[in-house]
Amino acid sequence: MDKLDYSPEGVDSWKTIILLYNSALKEVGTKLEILNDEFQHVHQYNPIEHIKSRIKTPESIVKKLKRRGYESSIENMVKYVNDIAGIRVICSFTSDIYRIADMLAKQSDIKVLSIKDYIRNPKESGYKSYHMIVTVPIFLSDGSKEAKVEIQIRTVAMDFWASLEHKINYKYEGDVPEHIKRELLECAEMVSDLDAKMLSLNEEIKDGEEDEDVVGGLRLVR
Ligand code: 0O2
Repeated sequence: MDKLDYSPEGVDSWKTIILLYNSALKEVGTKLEILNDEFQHVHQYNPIEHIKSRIKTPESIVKKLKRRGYESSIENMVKYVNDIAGIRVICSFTSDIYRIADMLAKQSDIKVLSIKDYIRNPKESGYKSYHMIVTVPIFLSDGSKEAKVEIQIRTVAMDFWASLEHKINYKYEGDVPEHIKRELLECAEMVSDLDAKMLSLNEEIKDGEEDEDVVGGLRLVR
């Protein structure tokens, strides 16, 4: 079977499942916005630049199931496709990524199923990002259900790289010429250098601001 089940019952369960995944995206999105607002309130800065969320297309779900040798059924998609609901969090600095991930993981209704740290362990291509698969409870009229969400957290620079690499992979249908792969890898190194430099510059500025507070007594509580 190359298509998902489009029979009336199939469409009905597809709609129910998509409702669940959409609700999960809203839940996680709100959690992230609250953390960002609280950070602004306490530390006077926003660790999150922006958030993008999406539901994977049926074509993309079928492709992923096929790639892994599973039949295209709604049951298999729920069981084996972890990123039907995906949320991408773009942060300013690498340190913010771990802070956000840690704060989310500590929330009592979030269950972390898996973590892939492609920042500490980048892919061979140079891809860097922090991935978490979590579940959140969705409260419906007849009780609660757990829904899976893939959260990708990365810096602006990592996101820039990943978007271009994704475009290149799409254009060459995965068969990317060696010289482009090499240049992408070089760009990935530049991205890491840029992120490290921006972080250390920011730390220096923050240290300066703290000293100023103590000397000038401009703000009593930071
Ligand atoms: P698309 O088109 O973005 O949806 P798992 O989810 O753990 O069962 P998977 O999917 O191999 O297994 O997990 P992984 O490695 O965490 O990758 C999930 C998603 O991360 C991918 O989804 C991509 O969005 C992104 N990603 C992973 N590796 C790369 C990479 O090398 N380059 C880019 N640009 N993105 C990457 P999909 O379904 O593959 O694609």
